[in-house]
Amino acid sequence: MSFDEQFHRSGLNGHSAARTPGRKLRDQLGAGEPCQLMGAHDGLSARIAVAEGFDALWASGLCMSTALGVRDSDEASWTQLLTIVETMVEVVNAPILVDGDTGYGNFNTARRFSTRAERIGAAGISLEDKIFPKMNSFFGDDHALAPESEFCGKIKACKDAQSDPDFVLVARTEAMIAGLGVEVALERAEAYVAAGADAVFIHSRQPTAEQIESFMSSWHDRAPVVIAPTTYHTVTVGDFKCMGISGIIWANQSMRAAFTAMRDTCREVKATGGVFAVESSIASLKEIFSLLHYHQLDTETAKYASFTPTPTSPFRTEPR
Ligand code: SPV
Ligand code: MG
Repeated sequence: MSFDEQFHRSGLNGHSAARTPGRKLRDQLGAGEPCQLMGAHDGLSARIAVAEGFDALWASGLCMSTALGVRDSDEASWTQLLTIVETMVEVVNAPILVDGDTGYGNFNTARRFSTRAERIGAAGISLEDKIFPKMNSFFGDDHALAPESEFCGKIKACKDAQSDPDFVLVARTEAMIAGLGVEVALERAEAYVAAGADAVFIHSRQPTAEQIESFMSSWHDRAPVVIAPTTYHTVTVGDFKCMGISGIIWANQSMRAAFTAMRDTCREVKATGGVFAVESSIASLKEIFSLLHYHQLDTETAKYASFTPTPTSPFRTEPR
């Protein structure tokens, strides 16, 4: 069997035997139950989310930037962010939807980003219709939208360039963040689907889900709809299912929880001059070793640290 045949039979190219990440995400978005994408910002947060039962992840621009210690205003480069996504892809099997912000410029930079995200094993990207450099949707009021036709061009360029037809492009409209209302969100979302988007992400920062409900009542299932209930946080998955939502992104709760835990631990150690007070409330090393399968490495060390093959050559009579 040639190397090529072996490669394809083994599914190592990611396309022959197994479902691609894009296919997995599509299946989840079309499953009837809303797909819940837990926000992740590094390999550890990705592993914890999957270990706790989440089948899909959101590689959050806000959270990855925060973990890098910089602002969510395109201060981190897209290559920096995709390097983080790559570490997540390596450690979990769940499909990852990558926050691609505005695509970092024009159709060409968006296409470069999309192509690279697909190549490293992401399931899809989300692009938003703001202007580069964008600002996080929850900060301030400067959220001007890019011209609709320019954003449609970005969508088309990315869709035309993908290798896996199942790689998912989510088009996110910030119309409601920009204060333009549900009508504009509907009009833009429809244009983005016509340009080739596989799903739309409708973002709202209202304290209730009123805008989302209003959008859904006029959308009539034109394409799957994804949301991030950060400010309307009292609404349940069941409620979103009734509205017809396909994907729920828990965008930043995991990172915010980590922030609180790290800050409080630092405060406590500084205040008490020791670690006694925090010991019982922080993860044990045993738990960390378990999540990261340290014991598996023990087993593998026994198997691989030294290996004496059965001699097949007539020239060697004694093992070394
Ligand atoms: C992110 O997680 O980076 C997002 C979602 O884009 S939000 O911060 O809610 O705008
Ligand atoms: Mg973002």
